Formats: sequence, structure tokens, C-alpha cells
Amino acid sequence: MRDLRVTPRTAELPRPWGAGVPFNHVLAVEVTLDDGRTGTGFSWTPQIGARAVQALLEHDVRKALIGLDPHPEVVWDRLWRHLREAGPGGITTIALAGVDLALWDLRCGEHGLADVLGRRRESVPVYGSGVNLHYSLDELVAQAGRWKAAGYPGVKMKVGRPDLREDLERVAAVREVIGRDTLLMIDANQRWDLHRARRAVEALRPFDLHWLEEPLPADDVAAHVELRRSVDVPIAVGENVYTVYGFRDLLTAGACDVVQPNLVRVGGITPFLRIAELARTFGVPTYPHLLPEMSAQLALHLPLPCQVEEVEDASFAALGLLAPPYPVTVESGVAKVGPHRGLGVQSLAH
Ligand code: SMN
Ligand code: MG
Repeated sequence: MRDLRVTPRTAELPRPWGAGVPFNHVLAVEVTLDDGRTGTGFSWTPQIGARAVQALLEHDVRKALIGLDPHPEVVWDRLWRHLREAGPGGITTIALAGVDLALWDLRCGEHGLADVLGRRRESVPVYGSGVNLHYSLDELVAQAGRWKAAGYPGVKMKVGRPDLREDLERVAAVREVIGRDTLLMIDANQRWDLHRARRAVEALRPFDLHWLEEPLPADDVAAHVELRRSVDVPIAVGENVYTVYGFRDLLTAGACDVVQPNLVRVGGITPFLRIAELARTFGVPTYPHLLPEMSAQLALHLPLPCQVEEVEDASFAALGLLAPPYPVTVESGVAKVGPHRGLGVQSLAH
């Protein structure tokens, strides 16, 4: 490999993710081979670390990359070891994702990623989501109503308001508007402890939850095991787990029913596929976290069926980060992958 180039992009969120998150930051990463071909990937840091990841890429990754053969799995193992002193996961793996995605883009050549990986299905259901803990009850219900009206098969909402009675009122109102036939998931974003989580699950029992996501600090494997033993709602976790070892520990402990690796946070397609294959051996499905344009492509290939998440007005297409034609389109809650080369995110860099 001859070069690596980073192009930072910032997109304003039409629906801010709370007072502190008005933007999403994306770093387009272009890798150039000795023969002049380029591949495009990206790192994504919605809130924290865009500058730090850019510095890692430009100073530490670039130097270690030049001269290597562009084999994604070999490069991944080598660079992960190289960056490890800065941490086994987090900004190191977020930086690595940019390179890994660019190398997969190159590996695909003129074909699309789903065809290179192999399609097990032709489309994937999409559930509608929102970063909506700060929404008023009316705003929350209106959002859920839009997903329902658009034909999405599932809706996910945030919980973890200071008073459990507020969560109860909000979940009840969303269930009411989406009806019994739409799946309802709740996401506590690690806000609870074991005691609060148990009380919440008990109180929310009438609302037929499809899963409870990140009820507890994501690193606390033992607490997840305890919770899972004492409640009957499925537990989903993984968007803040960064390594295959983290997923192995959750799975071997029997801590969850669904894993949700984030393609970028785990370091790209190479580790994502390793995690999905591992989870499969436990009979646990992998539901890719967010990033619908990439997640839908992967979901066509994943060994167990899943759904992909779309946060309202926050896909790369909706944020204006990608130029049409888009690699993935969603209609009536079903994602399809259109014809494109590689990952279809080349326009991120321009
Ligand atoms: C989430 C996490 C990060 C960015 C947006 C949304 C959330 C989800 O936890 O699962 O949708
Ligand atoms: Mg979540």
C-alpha cells in the first residue's frame, strides 16, 4: 500500500441527539495501492473522538500501513497489535475500521459487498429508532406513529428517565400508537443498575417487549448474567463492546440473547464477521448496530436472520453524507441493496 488519506466530514443532525449532540462526525478514509487503485472506508464518531481518531490514522496507522500487502485480515491483525498500547478497543478500533472498510472496498473490485460475502437473503427488515429520551411525550408518540405509518415492522425507544413512572407512561403510549403487531424494543443505554433494571422489567411486563437493550454498564458481564437469569425479556447488548474477546465473554457467560456489534466500533468488516460467526455457535443472532447503509449489506450475508436499525433522519443518505445512487434503500421497513461497486460509500470522500 502506498498511501492513506483522511477527509473529515461533519453533518448536522436534523433531530439532535440531545443538547450535547447536534452533529455526527465521519472520517472518510481512502487507501491507495501501489498500482494506484483506491478503496474508500470510514470511521464514525458521533460524539467523541473525531480529532483523536484522525490523528491516530494520519500519524500512527499511515506509517504502519505503507508497504503492507492489502489483505484485510492480515492487515487487521497487524495494525491491531501495533495500536494496542493505546487500548484494545475504542478509538484504536474506530480508526482501524476506516482502513479495514477501505481494504474490503478494494477486495470487492467491481462487485458489491453482499455478492462478495455471499447473499443468504435478498432483503432485510428495518426497525425504526430514535435518540428520543429527551423528547416530550407528544414528540415521542409522533415519532413512533411515523414509523408505524411508514410500515416499519418494529420500533425502538429510549428508556431511563429519572422516574420509572415516566418510562412506564412513555412505553405505554408508544405501544398504544404502534399497536400489538409492531415489535417494540427499549434501550436504556447503560443507565440502570441491576435493581432498577429488574423493577423496570417487572413494571413493563404488560407491553410485550421484543428486547431490552443495554440495561446495564456494557462491561459488566456478571450483572447481565444475573439479570438474564431473573427476567424473561430478551437482553440485547454489544454497541459498546469493542473486541471479539468482549463478545466471547458475554456469550460464554450466557449474558445476552442478541449481540449488536457496531461495525465501526469493533474495527470494520473483518472483526465484525468474526464476532458474527462466534455468536452463531451460541445460537445468538447478530443485529448490526445502526449504520443502515453498511448494516443492511452485511445483514444479507449474516448466518442468522436479523433486523437493521434506522435512527430517524440519521442515515448517511439522510445526513447528506452520501451522494445518490445509494447502496441501500429502505421502503416500508424493508432494506434492499442496489447495484454498486464495493461498499458504495466512495462519495463520502468527495
Ligand atoms: C444509539 C447509539 C449511538 C448513536 C445513536 C443511537 C442507540 C441505539 O444506542 O441503539 O440506537
Ligand atoms: Mg442502543
